[in-house]
Amino acid sequence: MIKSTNVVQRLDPETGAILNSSAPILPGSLSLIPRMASDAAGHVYVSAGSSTSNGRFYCFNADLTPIWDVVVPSVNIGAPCIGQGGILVIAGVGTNVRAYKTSAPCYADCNGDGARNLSDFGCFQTKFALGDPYADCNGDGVLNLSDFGCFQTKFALGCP
Ligand SMILES: [Ca+2]
Ligand SMILES: [Ca+2]
Repeated sequence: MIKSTNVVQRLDPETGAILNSSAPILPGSLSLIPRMASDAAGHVYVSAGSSTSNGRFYCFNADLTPIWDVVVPSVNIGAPCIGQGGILVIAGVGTNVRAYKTSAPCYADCNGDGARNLSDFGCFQTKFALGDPYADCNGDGVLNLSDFGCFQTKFALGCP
């Protein structure tokens, strides 16, 4: 979150290069006090705004394109947090507590961009090469050719 421009940015974890940027949220000189969470499907949740009349809760795709947003007065009181089963909880003032059900992750969407395409095979190969636990597609604790077959099967089955 960039305070001077009120935008959310996604950075490359290795280079720090800006990969995506949101449109400005809550434009103006409000005390944003932004807080964020992300779910297993790669959605980004941002709460910002500190007065009883201003405060908003945003949901973005992993590439920071907006999905929805909702007014939550004094949302700076509590940060969004994701609990068991993907339940996201956000709190404003008093009894203003809300819970949302986040999307289930789609295993075949390896890079979490919401699309299922050739990039996800590249993503899987990279994770496999790095020994990432994600690449243990069949969950047998070993990374081998069977996991590639498993990934192909899950890819072919698609996402819910
Ligand atoms: Ca993808
Ligand atoms: Ca395996």
